[in-house]
Amino acid sequence: MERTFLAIKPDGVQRGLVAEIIRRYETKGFTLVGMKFMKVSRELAEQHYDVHKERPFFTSLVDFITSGPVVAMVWEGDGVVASARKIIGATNPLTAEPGTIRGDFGINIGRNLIHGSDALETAHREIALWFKEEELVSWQPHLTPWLQ
Ligand code: 3AN
Repeated sequence: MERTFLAIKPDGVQRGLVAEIIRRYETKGFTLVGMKFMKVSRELAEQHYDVHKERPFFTSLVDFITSGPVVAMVWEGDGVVASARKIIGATNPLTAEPGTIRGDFGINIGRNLIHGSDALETAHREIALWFKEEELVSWQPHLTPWLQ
C-alpha cells in the first residue's frame, strides 16, 4: 500500500492548525500509520532539504523548519502521494487554490504550513529519514462499505 510523508511545519503548529490539517486527511479516508511531535535538528533538516542546498533560500528553509516543533506523519492509502499534494495545494499560498490547505490558510511562500513528499521515490526516502521502522504502525481501519 502506498505511503507518503507529511510534516506540519512550525507555522502550522504555532497557528493552531494541527487538528484542522489532520482532519482533512482523516476525513478523505487515508490511514495514519505514524506520527510524532518533535523539534527538528539542523542535521535532519539539511538532509531533508538536500535537493534545495544550492537554492538561495536553503539557509532560511533550514532555519525555519528547525525554529519550533513540527508534526511529522506517515499516511497510507491508494494514490496517497499525489492526492496528499493536491490537498496541500501549490507551493506559493497566494496562488494555491481555495479549498487546499495552503490556499485556505497561507499567504507566505516561506511559511506554507505543511510539507508533503512530491513523488513515490521521495516518499520512501523521507519516511526512512524521519521514522524508524518500529515507529510505523500497520493496521486495518474498519472502513464502512462506502469507503472501500
Ligand atoms: P513544496 O513544499 O510545494 O514541495 P518545494 O519542494 O519546491 O515546494 O520547496 C520546498 C520548500 O522551500 C517550500 N515548501 C517553501 O517553504 C520553500 N520555498 C520554495 N520556493 C521558495 C522561494 N522562492 N522562496 C522561499 N522559499 C521557498
